[in-house]
Amino acid sequence: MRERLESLRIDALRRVGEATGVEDLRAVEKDFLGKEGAVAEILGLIPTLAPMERREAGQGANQLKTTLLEAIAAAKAALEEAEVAAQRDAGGFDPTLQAAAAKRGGLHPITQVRRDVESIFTSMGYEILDGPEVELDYYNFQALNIPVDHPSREMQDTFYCDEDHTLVMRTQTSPVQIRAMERMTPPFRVIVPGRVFRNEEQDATHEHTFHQIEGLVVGEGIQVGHLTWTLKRFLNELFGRELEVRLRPGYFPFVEPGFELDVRCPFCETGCRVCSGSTWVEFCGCGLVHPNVLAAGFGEREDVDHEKLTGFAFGFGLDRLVMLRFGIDDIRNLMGGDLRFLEQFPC
Ligand code: FA5
Repeated sequence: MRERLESLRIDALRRVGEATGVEDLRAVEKDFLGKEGAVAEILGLIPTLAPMERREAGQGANQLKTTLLEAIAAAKAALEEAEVAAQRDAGGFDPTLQAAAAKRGGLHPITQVRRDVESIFTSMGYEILDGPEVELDYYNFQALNIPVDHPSREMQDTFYCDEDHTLVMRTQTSPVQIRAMERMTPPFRVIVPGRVFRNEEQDATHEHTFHQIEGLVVGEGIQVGHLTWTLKRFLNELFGRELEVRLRPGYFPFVEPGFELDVRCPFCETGCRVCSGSTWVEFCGCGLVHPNVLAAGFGEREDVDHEKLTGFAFGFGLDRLVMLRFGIDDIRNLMGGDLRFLEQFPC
């Protein structure tokens, strides 16, 4: 058996050495290592051998297999290298040609604008906070001055997560206002970007899953002037020009007084499609934090006297801002997952 294995080894290595192409190597592999090859034949004979010889034959066959696989791999690499060298020498290879460009992914337009917003607010000293998307009813509604069964709950049709309605998919980023008050020490300024959910029919301007950015500033002596200055400054930075803003009365249970803030259309002077001819674009809900909300957020804390504090808060839709920025006319494109759409906003 030993002689037989040795003669196979010599034979196989000779054929590997003589191979002039990958095809020849495949043939050697088949003849020696294939299902019906020489090594398989030897392994098949083992049961017929004397017990003393079995072990030697098995080990020898396995060793031959390893030797051959290594020799074939080395010969293949050498042949491939020789082929490249031959192409190069024949003039078919130009080392100065640019390599094929690797396909790169990009940032989603929502991520692009979110990062711009974050960068403007952090430059104004704001911290960025996060909060849970599956939220307690307490944080999403009750602590925000929206008691159970209060009519203002009708403003946001909600996905409840359990039978007794203690858990909801958050309908707004405002619950993080309370979470911030529970653990941060005033004065502080935060923004909260995040995903929110509402049980809404989809259309060109409404999604069931969309994004908001909340802002909250708490301290002593905070008033409406701070709110309008901040949002005006932010919008000027975002659109790269001086823009007027205006406040209209608006109702949100967690602010008092509450406003809707509009911004002069960044795209026209006299009226266009974006502002529906009015030269004003609705931008966000905002107002001064309701005393009940300050009490809910800070009430348990011994280190904070919430009666001395005031604050302002605002919340705007990021998806609508992205639409405004890039001139997108249907919100459903944003989360539709169509790469042909997304590739139009490289970054
Ligand atoms: C709120 O959600 C308040 N939490 C905002 C707020 C925060 C007010 C702090 C006062 C103080 P509203 O429901 O209007 O408010 O939603 C805010 C923004 O989310 C809207 O202006 C809009 O841009 C966006 N939005 C609301 N519903 C949808 C929807 N279905 N699809 C896409 N964007 C939406």
